This record gives sequence, structure tokens and C-alpha cells, in this order.
Amino acid sequence: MHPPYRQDYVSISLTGQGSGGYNNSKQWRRQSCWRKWKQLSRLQRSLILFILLLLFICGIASYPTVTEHLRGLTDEEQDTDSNSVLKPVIPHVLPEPIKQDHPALPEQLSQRKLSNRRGPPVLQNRLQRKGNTSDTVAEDKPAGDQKEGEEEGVISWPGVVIDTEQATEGTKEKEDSPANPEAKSSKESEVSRLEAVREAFRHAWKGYKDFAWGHDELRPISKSYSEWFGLGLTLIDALDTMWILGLKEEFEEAKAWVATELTFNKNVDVNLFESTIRILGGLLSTYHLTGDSMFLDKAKEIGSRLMPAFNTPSKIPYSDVNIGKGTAHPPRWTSDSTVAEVTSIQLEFRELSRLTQDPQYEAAVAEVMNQVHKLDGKLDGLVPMFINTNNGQFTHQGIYTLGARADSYYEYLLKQWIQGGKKENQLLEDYLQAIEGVKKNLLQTSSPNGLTFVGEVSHGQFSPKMDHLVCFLPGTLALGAHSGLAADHMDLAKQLMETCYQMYVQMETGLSPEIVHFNMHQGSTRDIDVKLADRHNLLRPETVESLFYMYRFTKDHKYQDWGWEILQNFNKYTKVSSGGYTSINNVRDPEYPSPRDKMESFFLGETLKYLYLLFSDDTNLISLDQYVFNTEAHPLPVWPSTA
Ligand code: DMJ
Repeated sequence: MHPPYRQDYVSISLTGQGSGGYNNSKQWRRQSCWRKWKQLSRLQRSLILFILLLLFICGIASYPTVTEHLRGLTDEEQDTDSNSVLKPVIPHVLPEPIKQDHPALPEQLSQRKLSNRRGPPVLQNRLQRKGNTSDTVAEDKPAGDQKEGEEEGVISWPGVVIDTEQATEGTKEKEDSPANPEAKSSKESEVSRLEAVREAFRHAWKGYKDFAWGHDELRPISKSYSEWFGLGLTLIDALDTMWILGLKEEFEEAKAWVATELTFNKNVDVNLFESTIRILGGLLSTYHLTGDSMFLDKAKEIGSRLMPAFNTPSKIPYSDVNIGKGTAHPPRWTSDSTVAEVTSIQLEFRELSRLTQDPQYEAAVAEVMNQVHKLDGKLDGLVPMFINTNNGQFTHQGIYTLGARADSYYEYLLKQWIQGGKKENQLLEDYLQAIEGVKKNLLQTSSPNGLTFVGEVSHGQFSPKMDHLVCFLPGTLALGAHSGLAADHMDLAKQLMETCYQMYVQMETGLSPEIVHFNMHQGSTRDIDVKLADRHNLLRPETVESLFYMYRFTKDHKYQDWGWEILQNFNKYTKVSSGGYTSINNVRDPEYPSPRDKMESFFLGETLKYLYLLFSDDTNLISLDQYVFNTEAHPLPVWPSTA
């Protein structure tokens, strides 16, 4: 919540004698000032001149400090890497200063209502909004919609107040800027949007710091926390985001916690995939960005503690590892692992081997890729969702999806190929075959507006179901096209990007549900249906992730504008006034979105990071020719060519 805009004035009045009459002529004013000056005593005049001189000198003297502060860490502070054997591939990335050329006027900003326009004009006209927004909405509002004390623009939940007027606090743009980007200069718009993301991050961080410090996840409504692995998951996931956003103070306090409090010598079961992408990935990328070997040491420790997961009959890793005891096991009810999980740990373990010169990490994850490459049971390159850790075969065959349990398998085929310098042909072939498999088996268009979507196949039957998770695909396709693959991948990326955006814009809150179903029948009145159980939003990143890639490669500002709308809606419906953001249960009810009381670590690790990168026009801020993002948005270097 923002206090009302306040401006402080310091005034010096030169009280002159004979200040009786008022004459508005300029000449009179000039003469009058001069007369007043002359009427002052010599001492008074000297004092005033001395103060002016002093102010001038202070201004000059503070200039270097201010610029240094904006630049983030000084060179000496960054260069703490003298102990590490291997250096980062890419010189450390300095947080970019935010150039506040024309900071938005707070009083302008606080007055304006959040503009909540939905959709690109063309499609929005085509879509029949009425039919698109109602049918499957269940009433889950508590009795008495308008709660006591509720004002216009303020959503109240028990124990929480979300101020819808504070959306994108302090940085709102002129009315209708998404539809009218010329309303402000593009530089001005860039600066204010970047600052809005930083503001959102600070707000999320405040909640984490106040109520969940050192724990895994913030529960912002109950002002408490939840523990998953007991490893400060949010803090580690957010490290490189803080670095990239230039939040030096927050970064330093988090770094101090990692250095002094974080211990992996704990009798705790962790999920191999989740701890690899969030913890190992987060530590490795922070090491690369900062050059601080403390992060590499921590990465080595968690990496080696995760290795028991690979001690299985098939060498396909178990899902869970006890990092204190050095034991691993599958989930209690099965000996299967999830295909996406065992094939989306490769970027991190390969990088760990490169940095430590210890091949065991890379060998373990390469074995998994080689086995999956040869397995029967694929559909035109599409993989099933489960794999058995005893015999190394796919199980529960017949279901093919780009959503949960398979998604990042496809992402990591392409990204490993890029990470390794585009030499590993097997990875590329599997990726290209899979994309053809998507086109042949999973791609359809909706009715009435012809949105291209990726459905699922279940035992030969097509289902028009699409997870929000699938929205990583436009970005991955665009990255492939940028990396030299077929240009039609970019065409498909653009179509799917539009669809993912529509998954937001067609909802009453402007936020996507977890899963949608597309209508394919002629005569349908709406393209998108949402089942009652699928209406939640977990603050997921996939759409803004893809928007970032699309903007980087096309420079089409509509992608930034779409991301801007999404950020505003996160601020409007998920921001908790006491600090933090919450996932919500119902994206179709703007009056009662029903908070779930959890801020996932990926909101800080991914969602806000991708939004920041989306709004930045600096293509060197994590260059996509130098870095490849892991599936948790942690940038790892593309390996230097050894040829
Ligand atoms: C993240 O942990 C990763 O992006 C993962 O690949 C998928 N799920 C979440 C975000 O939605």
C-alpha cells in the first residue's frame, strides 16, 4: 500500500522591507529582487552565497557515490573468485542500472484506475466475450459478496486486503498504454515497467523476509511459511533474479544467509528434479553471474549429495534422495519416475562436471538421455509420462502430452544441444522429431476463432486439453528458430503465443487457469472452457517466459504489452498487502479469486525474472547467444567452442 503522494518543500524567504504593493510586471519583479538583495546586510549576503557554494560542492561530491550505487557492485566486490579452480565461462554480468530519466509522477500514478483491457484488438473483436466467460464458472463466493467495510477497488479476504488500485504500484503508465505504446516514449515506458517489476519483487521479498525467512515458501495470507525440503528454496531460487534486477541490498542479505545458514547435511528427502533445477541451477547461475566461489562450493555440495539417486538397477534415477543419509528411493506407491524429471536435470549436472572437471555428474545424466533415446513406446518422437527405475522402460504408455510430466523433456533436448555448442546431433534429432510429432498428433485449432493449441493423445484419442505448462513451447520453438532451426518453428511459436495470451485474456481476472479445454466443434460460441477443478493460478512463469523469447527475437512490442497486462493482473488479484503474492483458486471470479495462501518459489525465480527481461531492451542482459536458461529460469553459460 502506498501512502498518499507527499511533497516536501524547503523554502527560504527573503523578507524585504516595503513589500506592500503587488505589481505583476517582470521588470518590477527583477528590480524588486535586486532591491531586496541590496537591502540585505553584507553578512546576510555572504551567508547566502556561502550556503549556495556549499550546496554546489556537496552536489559535485555525491555524484560518483550515486552513480556507483546505481551500478551495483564495484569491481573489487565482484572479483572474489580467486580461490576457485575454474572461472565462469562468461564474465560476470553486472546488474544494469535503472535509468530514471523521467520518473513517473507519483500523484499521476496513484489517481489512475488500472486499465484492464483484454486481448489484441483484432482477436478481441472476433471473440464473443459474453460467451467466453461464463459457462463453467461455479459460484464459490461466501455469502454476502460485498463484505463489510469493503470499498470500491479493494478486495478483502479474511485476514488480507488487496488494494486493486495499487496494482503496479508507483509505476503506472498513461491510460491505455498497452493499446497505445506511443503514449509514452519507449525509453520511458521501459524504465517504468522495469521499475514495476523491481517493485513487485521487493513486495514479494518483503513478505518472504518478514514471515518466511530461511524457509522454503511464503504463506502470505497466514503470514507464515511452508517447508518442502527445508532448504530456503525461495531464497536460493531468487538469488540470480535479485542480481539481474540490480537489487544489491536484498542480494547481499540473501548471500549472507547462504554463506552462514544454508546446510545440506540434513536428514531430509528432496525431490531430485526440483532440487536440481531450483537449488543446483540457482547456485550455478549465481556463481556465473557474480563470480563468487562460495556459490560454486555450495553447488558442488548439493550436486554430490544428489548423486545417490542414480544408484538404481536401470541407472534411471529415483525421484527422491535423502541428502543427509545418502540414500534414494522412488515414491512410496511406485517404482516409476517421471519422464520430464529424469530428463530435465542434464543442463545442471553437465555444467557441474565442466566446472569441477569431475565427469561423474555428466556421465550419470547422459546415460539417462541415451537410454530414453533408444526406448520403444514413443509416438513420432513424443514420450510417455513415466519410466521404470528397475527395467528402464516406459510405463503407463499411451498418453502423450507437452504438459505435466513430459514438458521439459522437449525443452532440454534443444537446450542441451545449445549448451554444448550445437554438436550433439542425437539431441537435435530427437528434438526435431518430437516437434514433428507435435504437429502431426497434438496440434489443432479451436472454434470459433481458430486458436492453434497443443492437445493431448490418450490411447489413440485426441483430447483438446492444454496445461498452462505447455506455454513454455512458444519460447522454446522461437529459441530453436533463432538457433538456426526451421523458420516454420517461429510461425508456430507466434500462433501458440497468441493462444497462451488468450488463456489469460479470456478469463475474468486476466490470469490463466492451470488447464484449459478448447472447443473444436463447429458452432461453438467460445474457444476456451475451464473445468471447475482447473481454475487455479499458481503464479506460473511459462507464458511470460515465452513472451520474453518472442520479444527478444521479434522486437514486436505487443509481446511486452501482453506481459505488462499480466503483471498488472498479478498485482491486482494476487498481491497481498502485508507482503508477498498468493496463488489463487479461481481465475474466473474477480470479486473473490480465493487465495491459496502460497507463494511458489518460481514466482521469484522465474516469473518476475522473465517479466524483467521481457521489459528490458538490453539484449546483452543475459544474451541468448551466451546463456541458456534452465527450466527454472537460471541462466547457465553456453560452452565455449573447443574446436
Ligand atoms: C517450474 O518449477 C519449472 O518451470 C518447471 O519446469 C515446471 N514447473 C514450474 C513452473 O511452473
